[in-house]
Amino acid sequence: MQIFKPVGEKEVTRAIVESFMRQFYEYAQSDVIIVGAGPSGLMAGRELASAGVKVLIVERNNYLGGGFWIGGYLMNKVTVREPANEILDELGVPYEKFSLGLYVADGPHACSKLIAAACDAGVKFANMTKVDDVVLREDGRIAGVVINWTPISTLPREITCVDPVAIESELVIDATGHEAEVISKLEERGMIKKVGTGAMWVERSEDLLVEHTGEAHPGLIVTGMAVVALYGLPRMGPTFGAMLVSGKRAAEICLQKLNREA
Ligand code: 48F
Repeated sequence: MQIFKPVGEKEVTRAIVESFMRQFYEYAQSDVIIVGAGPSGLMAGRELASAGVKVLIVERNNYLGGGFWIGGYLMNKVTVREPANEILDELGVPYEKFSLGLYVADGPHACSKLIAAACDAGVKFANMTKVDDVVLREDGRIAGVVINWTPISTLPREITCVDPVAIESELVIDATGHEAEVISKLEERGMIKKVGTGAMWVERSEDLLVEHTGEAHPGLIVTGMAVVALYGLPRMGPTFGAMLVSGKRAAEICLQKLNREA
């Protein structure tokens, strides 16, 4: 019995190499590079790509989704506060009302729907790829990021003396969560000051996070928990509405800066 077409190993290899190279070549110049594929980065990417923007998300892990898979305390449930349930509706994520204004959904379902929505909108991904640094121009503006394969940074220096490569974009979004890694690269150069994440206070944190989402440095938009780390806002724990709304807000700001309509 022969079910599958007779295609050999070298064809499989060529298909992967050719397709990867074509995409990498094309996205070496993107409109927007998003660093981090957690809920805020995925949401921003989905919104931007839906508006026709060329978006590359760089993610250091093999898997996409950041902290959106497992919610709080490894219990696989994620919560959102009203009105973020409307975004779950938009993504087709089922959820239950727990109490007035508070909704609960399955992490894997919510996360996989968000990843699929980003892919459907046209977002491309470079996963297992770590942003090591930023590209800066004379005026201090960010013009791209420096990347390397994630395993390179985990191996001993003597066997991994591998130079990174750089990719360019009109705008970069820092969506790296608590670590605010892109911001940290500017802080190392004395260009910005990261205050650090404040203590938990859910009723204040989500509004403040969305309010502070925006351009933190010329060419750099900050979203999600990176906003909290940058401005010293209170954290919010396993509730994700602000990540989704902040991602949308970051996309709106990028569209204005790129002079494009949503
Ligand atoms: O941490 P993460 O999910 O960030 P977020 O979108 O959402 C935060 C929530 O998950 C949760 C919370 C909400 O209540 O507190 O923590 O702000 O996703 C950040 C992603 O960025 C990747 C990291 O692996 C994760 O998937 N990342 C971090 N640093 C780098 C990076 C880097 N240098 N290069 C590439 N990816």
